[in-house]
Order: sequence, then structure tokens, then C-alpha cells
Amino acid sequence: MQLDMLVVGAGFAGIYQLYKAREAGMTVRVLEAGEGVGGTWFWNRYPGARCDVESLDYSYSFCRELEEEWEWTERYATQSEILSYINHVVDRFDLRRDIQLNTRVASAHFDEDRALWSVRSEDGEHLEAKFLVMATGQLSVPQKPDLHGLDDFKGQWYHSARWPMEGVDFTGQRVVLIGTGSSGVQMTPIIAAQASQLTVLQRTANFSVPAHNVPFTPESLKAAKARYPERRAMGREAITGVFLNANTKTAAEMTEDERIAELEYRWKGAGGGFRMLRAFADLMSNPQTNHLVAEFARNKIRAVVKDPRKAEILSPKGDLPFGAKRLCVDSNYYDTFNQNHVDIVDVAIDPIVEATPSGIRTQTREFACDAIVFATGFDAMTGALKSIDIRGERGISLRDKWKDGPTSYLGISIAGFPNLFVIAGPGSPSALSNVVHSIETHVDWIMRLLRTAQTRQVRRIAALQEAEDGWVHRCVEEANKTLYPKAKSWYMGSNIEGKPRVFMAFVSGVPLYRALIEEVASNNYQGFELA
Ligand code: FAD
Ligand code: N01
Repeated sequence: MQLDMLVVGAGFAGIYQLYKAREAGMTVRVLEAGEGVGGTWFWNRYPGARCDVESLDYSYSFCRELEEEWEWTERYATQSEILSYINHVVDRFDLRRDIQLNTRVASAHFDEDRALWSVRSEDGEHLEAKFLVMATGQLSVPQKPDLHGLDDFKGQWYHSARWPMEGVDFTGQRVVLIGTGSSGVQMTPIIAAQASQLTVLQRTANFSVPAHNVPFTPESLKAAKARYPERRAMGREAITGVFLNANTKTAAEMTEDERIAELEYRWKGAGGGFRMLRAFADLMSNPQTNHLVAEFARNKIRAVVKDPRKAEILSPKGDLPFGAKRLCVDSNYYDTFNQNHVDIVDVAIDPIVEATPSGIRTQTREFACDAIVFATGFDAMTGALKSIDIRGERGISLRDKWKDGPTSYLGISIAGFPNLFVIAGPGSPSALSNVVHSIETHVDWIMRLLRTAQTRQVRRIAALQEAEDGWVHRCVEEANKTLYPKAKSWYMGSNIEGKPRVFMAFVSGVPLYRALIEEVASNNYQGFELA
């Protein structure tokens, strides 16, 4: 079958891409590996899963009526509510008929003579399309540690991103949880409430800030919706694509009292969450300012966690800049460790050795348990793309091209891979932003390019190698002005053994990024060859 466009992935990105391409009169099909739509929100069903960008922002902005009719029940919606929202969007815009579920794409090869992408699923189905859009997600390939002995473990084990549909009841069980990123931090309080014993194995302490999640009342939701267009407009102009009331002053421009007041205001009031990251204009570029905020956060941990041993383990070390690993946003995470049946173990100093039939063994101890929970994250940004055999011009393979790290032009197009576009992938603000906002920006931009191509009867849209080199250089330069590369994070590929260490996002914010891609469009798609 030959189509105008094939889209891989039915998360926020693939769904919006389908909507826009169909609106433009194209024939489109979305191929999705999962049994349902929703991407991240289909797969990550672990207890406590919810967004950390407020739902009023972490949602589509393309349809005013949709914004008006959908009723979020909490500031930060749960996984199931977000999944219901996505399903509502799919039905409301009659998108389901073009989404093919249970179909994992195994290969995509570019046929140069016919300027077509030839795509095969793992089941051998073959489809062709003029344009291929990879909406495969930044965080869609889970990482299970290669744990010796896991097959012999007599209990059950789970991964946060492959949680059973029917849920898991840990009542009365001894649970070992591995990983203290956002997933581990969200599930700790919920599992602790059920389990008879919860032992959290932590390799690196990350910073976590209080969410101050609250339910909407009919009045508060109505008031928020009354200001929706203004809210979206402010989000567009904010560095992360969401308005966080950024302080425009550097720490040095404030007195000691003003600095403390600013931090307290962001920690306690003002909605909490990512607002902490906007406490000072130089927070992510000036080590002194960053240290000030890190120390403030460590003091908060020490104030909440009563046992000094636990508090020490939970406090991030001095070599981790605040916010350089994705900040966690929690509800009662630190307080959970005040319960006697909840413990934290530093596996950086006492490394995990193996799973045994009855639990987990570290170098010096054994933790008997009924269940092991992996909250060990993802092969982020590149994992999904590299797991497909993608071949461009002259048979060049994306896996080979990206062996030293991902490269792209504008984070959208890859030299050597004509007519292929990536949504919210490496080289774009992507994971450093409100991802739904970034997705809409990308899809809208791609559709404008395709309309131009159609008008000019262009069959082949290809990023030029020199344009890609320039973009990669710019991304590295921008990242090096910040503290982000100082952390061992999934942004850097440091969480996967053997993965190249490259900062994978465009760090300088959504407004600048949008201005740069707009400039390219208005300069007759400079850096692209439209043939
Ligand atoms: P995804 O939602 O990851 O969808 C990609 C889809 O592609 C998946 O369904 C996958 O099955 C499919 N796919 C991949 N490879 C193939 C293949 N070979 N063949 C067929 N199908 C394939 N971001 C925020 O901005 N704010 C948040 O609050 C936030 N919370 C998050 C919470 C969790 C638990 C996680 C894991 C991530 C969160 N993120 C958040 C990031 C989140 O991934 C994005 O916001 C967004 O959901 C990504 O949408 P997407 O469509 O690009 O990718
Ligand atoms: O994964 P992570 P995540 N032995 O990579 C540890 C989004 N998200 O699923 O830091 C022992 O952050 C690893 O240790 P270390 C969000 O963008 C958002 O939690 O590598 N430990 C780390 O502690 C987030 O950033 C929400 O030393 C091992 C943890 O596992 C991204 O998804 C919720 C190990 C992994 O943390 C990923 O989050 C959830 C090993 N072998 C996710 N391997 C929201 O709140 C790994 N670890 C919206």
C-alpha cells in the first residue's frame, strides 16, 4: 500500500501529526507497537504516575473547544486521566480509523529512485509512503538492568514502563525498588502505603521538589480556563514552553534575604514544581548560584527526613548541579522515609551484585523480598530510533550514522535521510520543555514545509550535511554555556553503558528555538534541498 505519510508511534506526537496531515488532505497511517494509543501514558501505569507539567499546559492547544470541554480534575493529572484525555482526542477527531495498533516497525528503507520510504513491521507487513514521520518518543524504550540471576528470582518483578494493565497490589509484601528518578520518586509513597517493607536501592540521589498537587474545584477550573489563551501565550514565550513566573534577576542582583524569600516562595507557595528551576536567571549557568539552590534543597531534605543516616543518603552530592538531571516533582517522597518500614540503601557504595531466588544481593547485604520494581529509566532520545533498521540514501544506516551520538538539522531532519522527520527528538528542546508544546511546534512546522513542497511539486526534501554540522555545533555550544553537561544524566546518555556521552537536546529554550526554525522557513528553507 502506498500512502502520502506514515507515522510511527501513537503518543501525543503521532496523534497530532495524523490530525494535521489528514487536515491537509494527505493519506496517512499511524503504526503503533502498543495495544492502545497514548504512548508514554499507555505504557507507564505504575502507581503514582502523573505529569509534572501542569495539565492545563501539558495538553494540546490546537483546538479551543477541546480546551474548554475537557475537565482536568487535578493540577497534575494521573496517568489514567491523561490516557482518557488522549483517547478522547482520538475519538473526538475521528482519528482511530487511521491508527494501526500492535504493529512494531522493524525497518524503514529509502528508495531513492522512487523517493519513497519502504517500511516493514516485525510481522512482515510492507507499506510505502512519500514521507515518514518518527513519533517514536524520547522515553519509550525501557532499560531493565542486566541483573544476573533475575530469571531464578521466585517472586515477581516489574518495570515502571511496562506495568501490568491490571495493576499490582503490594499489600503485605516486601518490595525492593531500584531507581530514584522521577518514576521511583512518584511510586515510593504509594508502594510504601501498601507494602510491609519497602527498600529503595539508590545509585545517585537526585533533587526532588514538592508538587503541591491539588484538585480543581469547579470554580478554580473555570477561573483558569477563563485565562486559557493568555496562559498559552505566556507559555509560548517561556524558556520551557510553560509559564513558571521566571525571576529575571541573577542571584548576585539580590540580597541574601531576597534570595531566601524567592526560594521559599517557589518551594512552598507559587505552585511548587518546576518553578524552582526559574528561581534565578543564572541558575543553570552559574555554579555559585546553582550551589545556593542545591544547598537550600539539601537543607529541606534534612529538615523533613528525621533519621540523619537516611537524610544523608537522600541528599544529592555536591557534584550534581541542581536541575542538571531532570528534576523530580514529588508528593511526600522524603516524608515517606520517616516510616519505619521504608529504608534507603546507597548502592553506589554497596553495589547490586545479583538477584537471588529470594531477593537482591549487594556486595555486603542480602534483601529478601516478594517483588522487585525496576524504575531504572530508558534508553532515552535515541533508543526507539536506533532500534529500527533505518536506511537512507545509498543504504546509509542511522545506527551507523549515530554511533558517536545523534546528529540532526534543527532536531527535525537528518542529512542522508530525505523525507524523514523526527518529532521532539534529539537536537530540539524536546525533553527540556513542555513536550506537548514542542510536539505541536514541530508538527506545525513540518506541515508548513510539506505544503510548500506540494506547491512547488517537490518530491525530495533533504537536510544538507553542512547545515546539520552547523546545527550540531550550535547545540553543543549552547549546552556548554550551561551546567547540564556536568551531570551524568539520560540527557547525556550516561545512564546506558557504552552509550556516547553527548548532550542530546537544544538547551536554550523554546522561544529561541522557534525563532531559529522560523528563520529557516522564511529563508526559503535554508539548509534544505527541495528537489
Ligand atoms: P511517546 O508517548 O513515547 O509515544 C511513542 C510511541 O511510539 C509509543 O507508544 C511507542 O510504543 C511507539 N513506538 C516506538 N517505537 C516504535 C516502533 N518501532 N514501531 C511502532 N511503534 C513504536 N513530558 C512533559 O513535558 N511533561 C510531563 O509531565 C511528562 N511526564 C512524563 C511522565 C512519564 C512517566 C514519562 C515516561 C515521560 C513523561 N514526559 C513528560 C515525557 C513524555 O514522554 C512526553 O511528554 C510525551 O508523552 C511524548 O510523546 P510522544 O508521542 O513524542 O512519544
Ligand atoms: O528514569 P531515570 P525514570 N542499578 O533515568 C537508576 C520522565 N518521567 O523512569 O541516576 C541501580 O530518571 C538510576 O540511577 P543513576 C522524566 O523526564 C517523568 O525515573 O543512573 N540503579 C536512576 O536513579 C524522567 O527524567 C515523570 O545512578 C540504576 C533511576 O534508576 C524520565 O521520564 C515520571 C541502575 C532511573 O531514573 C525518566 O525517569 C516518570 C542500575 N543498574 C518519568 N540503572 C513525571 O514526574 C538505573 N538506575 C512527570
